[in-house]
Amino acid sequence: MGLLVDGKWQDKWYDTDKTGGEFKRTTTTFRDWITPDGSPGPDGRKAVPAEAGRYHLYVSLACPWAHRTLITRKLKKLDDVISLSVVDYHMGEEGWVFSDRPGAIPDDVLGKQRLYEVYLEAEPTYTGRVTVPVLWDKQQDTIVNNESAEIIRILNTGFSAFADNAVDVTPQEHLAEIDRINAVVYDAVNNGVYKCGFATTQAAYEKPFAALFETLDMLEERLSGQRYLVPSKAPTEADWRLFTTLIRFDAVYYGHFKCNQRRIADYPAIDAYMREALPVARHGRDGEFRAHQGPLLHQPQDHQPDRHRAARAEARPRHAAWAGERALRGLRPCVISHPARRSAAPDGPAAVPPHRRASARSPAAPAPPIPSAPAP
Ligand SMILES: N[C@@H](CCC(=O)N[C@@H](CS)C(=O)NCC(=O)O)C(=O)O
Repeated sequence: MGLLVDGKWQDKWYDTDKTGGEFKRTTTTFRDWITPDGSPGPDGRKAVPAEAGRYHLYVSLACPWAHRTLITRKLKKLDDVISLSVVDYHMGEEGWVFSDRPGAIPDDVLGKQRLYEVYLEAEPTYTGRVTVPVLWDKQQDTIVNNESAEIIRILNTGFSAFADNAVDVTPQEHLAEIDRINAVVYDAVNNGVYKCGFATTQAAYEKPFAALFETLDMLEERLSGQRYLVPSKAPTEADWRLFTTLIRFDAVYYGHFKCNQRRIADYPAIDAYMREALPVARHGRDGEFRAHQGPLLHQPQDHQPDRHRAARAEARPRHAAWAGERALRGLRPCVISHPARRSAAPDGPAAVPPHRRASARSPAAPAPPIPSAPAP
């Protein structure tokens, strides 16, 4: 893992020395838009026109931010309109790289070996992190946008001449509420797990840890009363943005990022929402692994246990080294508390959440309010 500085690759971890041990996500820099006819995007943002075959998406299947863009591309039926590369699952000292290992799709647009070379093609003196997802313009040889929150809006609205317009993940009547929920979920959950995982002091870890579980508690209450995060007929962007973190939570964030007060499996309504309300969840809950193989994703099509076994074996020393470093710095995991294990609820931890019981099919009680948070 590293970054580019004036166009030169440097193999460096996140620097938390200047931030009191807190992980601070840097803002992404390529922020242009795609509109149906090339007219400016939101807030007059420079835009290029939607065209079939002109744009390419670079993703990692491990990445929750990239996962949102894959889901939206699939929901909008844009697979044949926007081509795709998937980086190798292993991020090493050269950052994301391309390979022909199972699950990866090489860079057949630019023929690069490393993702940072794609960034350099767009901007030879680029300084910053080299992240996925990246939306590439094959005509102008540049990155249109590398901010997942914006790429999903572009895919939802920019390609109306090619997309399935029956699907709209940001329906106008719910947009304000979607934006409000996104801000809360981004700060405390999507980015919250990273703030826990990449903190290098105890205090910097404990604060987002508390906010994460307070927010999950609040989402549990809300999802006990309604099917989706906003009272819509179908899942919206707010649901998909939460989903890509939920599906990785028990498998990855609970242990690896020490987000270990509760698992998603300990939240009956969130768990049911993840499993039932969203089609991809039907494939089980071994998180990252299945998420990558669900029907909303491009590939791989087949179960490939060997690939995952190899990836885990390869990752183990890194995880161990990381845990060792944490111990050296004197960090200890927050209290592990499993309410579901400590005292089983009257109808058991796997109980059907209230709104899914037969008796609750009549109009649901209004969902509890979600407090506002500053936009990311
Ligand atoms: N703000 C970006 C964040 C994307 C991001 O952090 N992606 C991670 C993978 S999950 C990445 O590529 N990290 C590489 C790095 O930070 O060096 C977005 O949402 O698109």
